[in-house]
Amino acid sequence: MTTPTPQERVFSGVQPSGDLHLGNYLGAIVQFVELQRHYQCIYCIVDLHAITVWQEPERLRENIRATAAAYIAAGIDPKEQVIFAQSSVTAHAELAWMFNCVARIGWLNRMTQFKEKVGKNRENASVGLYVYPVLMAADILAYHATHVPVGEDQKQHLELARDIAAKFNNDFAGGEVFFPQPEPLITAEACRVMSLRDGKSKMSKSDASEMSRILLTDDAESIVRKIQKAKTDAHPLPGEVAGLEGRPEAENLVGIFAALEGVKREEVLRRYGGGNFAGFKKDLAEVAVARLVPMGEEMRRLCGDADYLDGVLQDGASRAESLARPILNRARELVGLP
Ligand code: AQP
Repeated sequence: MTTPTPQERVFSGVQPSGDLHLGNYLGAIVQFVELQRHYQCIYCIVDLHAITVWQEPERLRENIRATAAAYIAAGIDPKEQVIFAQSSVTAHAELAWMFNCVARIGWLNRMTQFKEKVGKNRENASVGLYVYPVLMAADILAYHATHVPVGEDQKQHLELARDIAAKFNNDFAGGEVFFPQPEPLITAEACRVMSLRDGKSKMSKSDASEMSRILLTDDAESIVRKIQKAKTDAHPLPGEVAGLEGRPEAENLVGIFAALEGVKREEVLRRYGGGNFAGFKKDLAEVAVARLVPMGEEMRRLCGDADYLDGVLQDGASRAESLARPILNRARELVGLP
């Protein structure tokens, strides 16, 4: 990674829409921790995104704190970086409204994630879910963020943010680059974690089966049980990565092992190729317990100290506000709002 200039700023977020799991950790939070060594980082708890789908209000409040606890327990420094809840900085919602008037319906109609999420139930989906990518553009552009760590599933939304920035600059800033074009940050280690019950669907907070995901707060016994019961196939592990083709469950477990140990999948298969799943799963469970249990304990300790977490969130919100306010004010001026 090259040394960034001081203007380079990372924005990313996690929805407080349920208990965080291994996918959120390996696919996002691990990168957040790494990026703080190279960039100024703004890590948001995107509660306005979470409510695009109904959330039980008391659980939502708890999940906001638990997400902050996960960030800190994973190693994000709340003093150096900005950790806050999206709804506490109104610039997100205000800018999103302006962007709703900039984005075109045709652009949103192309968003595949919306189509996948609502399926045949489109008429009953919230309007918020439909305009979710516009709010995401506001999240990023409210801070003039230059870099956004994204997984495959968010690439299209980042493209939309770039289109909105360009159209806003063109329509209101006389072509001046007021909103910079945010760049995707694809980190080599980013890993897509699949359900432990079905290697073809991603590990998700909303999967009906609790055995499909390892939670960041699971104790050692639950982690071991979930890994032991994880779906596999009848063949021994292959010696090479090409042999994982068409074996989604094996591929997933090998990927998780590699990501947790910070090694390549080739290395995992060099050790376990030709062997059965029982021995591999035993070692995987050990690696997972060693990595996750101390973090889960720290999360639980932090969640027991609501005052501390609320203090972190308030401090983060006031720092986020002071970064976003001048940008929002200038955007209002450019649009002609008083
Ligand atoms: N299974 C996954 N593998 C890798 N990365 C994942 N992420 C989520 N699931 C996986 C990444 O975690 C970050 C935060 O995700 P999110 O909470 O904003 O929303 P999501 O992607 O919709 O996550 P879930 O857990 O699947 O939630 P529900 O069930 O509520 O939809 C993102 O960077 C995401 O890529």
